Amino acid sequence: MRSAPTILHLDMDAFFASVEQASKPSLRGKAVVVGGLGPRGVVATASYEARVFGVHSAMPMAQARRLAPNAAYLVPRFALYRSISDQVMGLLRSLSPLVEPLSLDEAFVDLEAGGTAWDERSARLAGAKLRADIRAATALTGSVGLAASKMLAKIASERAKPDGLVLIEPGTERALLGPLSVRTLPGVGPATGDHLRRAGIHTVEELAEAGEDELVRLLGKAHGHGLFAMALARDERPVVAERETKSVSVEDTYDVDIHDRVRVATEVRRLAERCVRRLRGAGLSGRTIVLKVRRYDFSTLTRSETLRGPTDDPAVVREAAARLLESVDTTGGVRLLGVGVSGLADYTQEDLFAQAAGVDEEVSVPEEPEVSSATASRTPPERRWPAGHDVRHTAHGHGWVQGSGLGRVTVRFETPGSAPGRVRTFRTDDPALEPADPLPLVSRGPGEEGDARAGGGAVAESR
Ligand code: DCP
Ligand code: MG
Repeated sequence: MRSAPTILHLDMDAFFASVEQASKPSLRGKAVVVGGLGPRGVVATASYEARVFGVHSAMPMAQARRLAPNAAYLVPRFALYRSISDQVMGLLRSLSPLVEPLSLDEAFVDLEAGGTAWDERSARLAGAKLRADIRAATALTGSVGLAASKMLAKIASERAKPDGLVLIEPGTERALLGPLSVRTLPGVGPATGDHLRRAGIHTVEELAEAGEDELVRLLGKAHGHGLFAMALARDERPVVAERETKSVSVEDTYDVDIHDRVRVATEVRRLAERCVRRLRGAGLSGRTIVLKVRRYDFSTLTRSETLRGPTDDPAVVREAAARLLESVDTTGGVRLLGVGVSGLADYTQEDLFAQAAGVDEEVSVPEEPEVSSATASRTPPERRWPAGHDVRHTAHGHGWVQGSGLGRVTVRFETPGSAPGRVRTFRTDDPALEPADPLPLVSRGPGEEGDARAGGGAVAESR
């Protein structure tokens, strides 16, 4: 393991909610909840002001409304979040070629590989500058963790939240990890956590004390071995820019997110079998089993397990995939699952890709999420005005939908660069009102903002 804290982990603060606050001046400093507003909707995230009331990610929306009845409730705008994410990831790539995004708002960066930092002082400076640059470019705050390994860097950014920077000095890792819950470690999801708790293991220190043999007995060879190393703060995982390896893989995207854990397990089993059929069809075997899970928020996880020798046995692949699934938290729902086998014999790989190309509908990954409530390109028979979405009024300029119902839509006219704006109500079929694209959160020059102004023509008006 390296000796300097030059692995950086960035995680944006209350990401979706912060974007909404940056875009809507009247919501800054207020409780904001972003998520599905339908009867079965869940919270995607809540602003720190809303978290005070106990609202958090993955909570049913109805419960959030009971806890924080006065919060602003908005539907997610994924395209906007993705564009902000691209800006942030661009800043990270200016620090190092080794950037490993984990989700829209989270990534590891190897500062040493980029020549940006080589010791504690330079790492701290790079982290502080990054936070300032993110704020200047996006008006948002992100928290930074710095450490000598990925695991510790991520724990550090968690401790830095919100709007902070924490550096873990090399040599202090074990003392810091010891009292923490086993759930802090990567790969310990609810299932493994329960399993360990039943064995009387709650903290990382207890995990280390249990010893490697005991952990292998409890969790299987790969998982037990890996977890024991983590408990000793030994984490050699490199930051990898390219996660793609040459493999045979199959995946499925689900129209409706799967929440049921049993159903997830069934799907993984099915995919493992399909993957092996393809593997065998190509006359191949492989050593590494890979499980891919894309969650409701489009964060994508891959987990892998490397066997002692190559296999094309469906039972072996099925069981490995099931073990890998154990270490993944699927609360909140799953939109894509995949199972792959890599570590293939080189001499047949080319044949394999020729074959895989014939069935690419199964391996294609949709890049753009479908947001049912945000399809501005299709005009539904009756115009819908999703809460939080941007609109433009011929007389009043740019605003956003605060609410709608009973043939009325309420719009607050303000822009990222304006003062908090006023609310006006229109008929939902008012021809002067049009859906609009979001404005940049940071204005890049005159003329790009500030067209929210007062004027007449509204059906009703309130403050
Ligand atoms: N997200 C989601 N559903 C969840 C968790 C997250 O839709 N159960 C989305 C919304 C979040 C974004 O992913 O804004 C990033 O997730 P984080 O876990 O990083 O949470 P936040 O950035 O919102 O808050 P923080 O990181 O400050 O705790
Ligand atoms: Mg975050």
